[in-house]
Amino acid sequence: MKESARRAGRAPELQNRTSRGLGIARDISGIIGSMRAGTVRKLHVGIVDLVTKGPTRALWARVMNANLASIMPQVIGVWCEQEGHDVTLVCYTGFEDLFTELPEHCDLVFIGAFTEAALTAYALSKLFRSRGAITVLGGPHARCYPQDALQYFDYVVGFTDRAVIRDILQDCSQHRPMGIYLTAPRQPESIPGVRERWRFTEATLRKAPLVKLVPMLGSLGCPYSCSFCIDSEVPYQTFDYDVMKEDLAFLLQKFKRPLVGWHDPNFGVGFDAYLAAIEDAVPPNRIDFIAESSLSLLSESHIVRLKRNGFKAILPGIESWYDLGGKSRTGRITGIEKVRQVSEHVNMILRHIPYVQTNFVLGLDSEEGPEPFELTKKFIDRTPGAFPGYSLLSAFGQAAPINLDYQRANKVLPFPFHFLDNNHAMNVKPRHYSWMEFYDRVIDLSKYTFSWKAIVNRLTATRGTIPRWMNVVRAISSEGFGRIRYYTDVRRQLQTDRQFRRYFEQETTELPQFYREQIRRDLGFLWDLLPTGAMYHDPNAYLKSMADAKPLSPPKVWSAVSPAE
Ligand code: B12
Ligand code: SF4
Repeated sequence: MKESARRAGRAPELQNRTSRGLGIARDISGIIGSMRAGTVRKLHVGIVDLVTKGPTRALWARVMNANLASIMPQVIGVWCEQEGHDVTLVCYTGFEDLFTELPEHCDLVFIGAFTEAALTAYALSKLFRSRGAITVLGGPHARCYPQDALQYFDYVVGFTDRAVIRDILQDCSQHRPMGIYLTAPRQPESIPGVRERWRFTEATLRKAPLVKLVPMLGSLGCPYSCSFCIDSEVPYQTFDYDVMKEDLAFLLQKFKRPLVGWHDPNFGVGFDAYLAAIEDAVPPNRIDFIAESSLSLLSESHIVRLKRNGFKAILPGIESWYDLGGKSRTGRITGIEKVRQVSEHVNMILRHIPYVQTNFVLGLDSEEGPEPFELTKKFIDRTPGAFPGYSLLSAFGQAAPINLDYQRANKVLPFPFHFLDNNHAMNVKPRHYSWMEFYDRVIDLSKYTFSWKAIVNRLTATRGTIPRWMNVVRAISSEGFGRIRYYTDVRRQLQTDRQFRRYFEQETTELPQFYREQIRRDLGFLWDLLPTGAMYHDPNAYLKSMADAKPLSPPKVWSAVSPAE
């Protein structure tokens, strides 16, 4: 009972909900009583892992979507079963018929969603509620926009551990019109590994016809503090290496040559201990690995060791030529000097690891004029083998403290969640660019990056058939050519449609038809289920909720592990 009270509804930024939080604690004590008396019924639990915004028939989605599956929905499946309930989990890749895949009657439905899939999640919640279920939202959208999501779910959860899930299973009651916010005080200390999750992982991977990427997680949080990042204030921690070792050994029995995608926010912090655990469990180069890491962790000796252990793709974040030097080990060096240094570093990585994607954020406040974009072009010339991944600066609700600054300065636009995927809309007004200039520069950079000359250069500078063709396919599909078309469309509307421009200039909040139509098209049958008002949200909800409260995240506690160790 004490445990539940500690957890229930206590997000300080949602203090207006605290009284309900206390209410749930009371309810739970009653339920715990009835459980002890043996009267709690077995629940039919549905879990939906949304890895896409809506129905699709695209070939790329068929091949890849199941490989984007999240770990937590599977973890929750295991926890619910351990609590004695029946579980049906569906990873929604855009091809499934959700009406038939989930049992006709579910008592409780968990939905995991990124913000880009929030509208889909809201529509599904309405559908399941209409069939009598209680609904719970978790995942990045719940962590970033709890204030909005509470209108559509009975529970919205932040950090999630087994105790939070147990509380929900035990309470499992309607909280409407406004739901209850629950969060664990910190990230979970342990989660079920691959072996325990296997029933769910296997069913999801059956949907992936060619590449089968097994998601794994060895650590959470990050010792760096990149201002825009959701983990900038989450302390670094590792999970039990023995579980990880068992899981890797288990995968070697399941596949001839397993492929593992690490979901660690920053792989390789505490490098030696982490790699030693992998080396203990896996003979050299028997599993292929993919990981996101920062350049500061990728010295040549580390890279050689990663190569020896089968790492085939690395995704380091460069982010900007003027900012965030810590994570790329460039310190205070900026501009062309940073380009030179980073380019040499990435070329070194490419000599050992076949596939490298370098991530950039476009539109940061530190950027001005043509130079940031021109420097990225120079980087492309000097580093032809790397695939550049661009994200438009996005302030995801309460993901990072810097979002408060953007909201205070009234710089956050209310683009519907559907477009908040780092590409389809930039919801922060750029500090030093007009919108038209910004889009001109983004289009110019994209055309340069995905010109035939750059595509051929990338092809010849890359080793290995799969990496080569991955780069070509990504360039000519929706990611390369598709985005050039899309940005060009947005730029044209900015020029020709006054109402469209007024939306960008924050003179109106009326959503332009261009965006409305896309949502309708993308949601397909879910459009009719969209709750009233779901397309609109308050872009300053985080700031408002902070008016007399403390931040949600616990203060950052630096781990004993030094990042570059
Ligand atoms: C690994 C990762 C990926 C992987 C795996 C994605 C996946 N399906 O899990 C890949 C590379 C595929 C990916 C893709 C994308 N990603 Co990504 N990704 C991450 C990363 C680096 C780590 C997230 C993670 O798994 N952490 C480990 C888990 C255990 O911790 P957690 O996320 O904090 O989850 C906790 C709670 O939220 C909760 N929880 C999580 N899921 C669920 C589900 C339920 C049902 C419940 C109840 C609870 C719950 O429990 C966890 C424990 O407390 C984060 C950045 C970061 N530093 O966190 C970005 C991040 C999550 N990604 C982001 C984005 C935008 C994307 C893309 C849209 C990028 C793009 N344009 O393609 C796609 C979307 C893919 C999709 N729809 O599935 C944003 C999300 C912002 C938002 N609000 O939506 C983040 C935060 C990065 C950022 N830009 O700030 N990503
Ligand atoms: S290094 Fe990566 S995970 Fe760590 S705070 Fe920066 S962006 Fe986030």
